[in-house]
Amino acid sequence: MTDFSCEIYVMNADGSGQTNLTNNFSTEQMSVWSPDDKHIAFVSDRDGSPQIYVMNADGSNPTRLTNDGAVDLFPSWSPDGTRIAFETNRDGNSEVYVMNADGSNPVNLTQNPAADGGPAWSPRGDKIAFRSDRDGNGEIYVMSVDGSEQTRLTNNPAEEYYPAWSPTGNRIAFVSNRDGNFEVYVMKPDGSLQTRVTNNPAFDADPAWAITVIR
Ligand SMILES: [Ca+2]
Ligand SMILES: [Ca+2]
Ligand SMILES: [Ca+2]
Repeated sequence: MTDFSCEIYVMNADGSGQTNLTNNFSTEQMSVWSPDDKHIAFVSDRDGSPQIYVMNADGSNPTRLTNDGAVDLFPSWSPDGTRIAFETNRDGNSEVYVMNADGSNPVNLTQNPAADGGPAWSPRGDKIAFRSDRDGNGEIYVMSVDGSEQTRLTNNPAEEYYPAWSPTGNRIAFVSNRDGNFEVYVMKPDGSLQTRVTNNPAFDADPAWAITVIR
């Protein structure tokens, strides 16, 4: 029997030593290392709907952090490892929430009737980038970590998705179909200097790799 569900693997940088950390039949996705590399936050539907979990780096002690029966996605660690931002539709539409790394004290940061999600915590710890369609189509926004100062960075009739910070915090990568198909772009954190970094008829939708190219 072929296992069509997604699993989380770790491997060496050269691709060797692949180890399946989540050997079960639920969907495991969106895994992100904690800043100290000791834990991995991930999304799993092993208990029903997609929820946020955390486990040790060796796959031990998987712990469920969210418990709302809704869809919780896109965990993003604060750089000090104490908090996790994520997307949830527990209030009827998607919002960006932040919680403590043990799952306690979830707080709705965006509080907007539009679809808000895909948070990315800045390396300096002071900002969270996210995607929202509150102005009619998908755009990239940034806000302070308390939800104040929600500011639009892109302004384009195409769809923008998946903000990702460069390690220094000097750039935000994102995905847009503004040039006809999905490509990866980068911009400064104030939205200036929006530059395409892929040019390919295929579906390019992984800003994380582009960040490693441009830093
Ligand atoms: Ca919302
Ligand atoms: Ca747009
Ligand atoms: Ca493309």
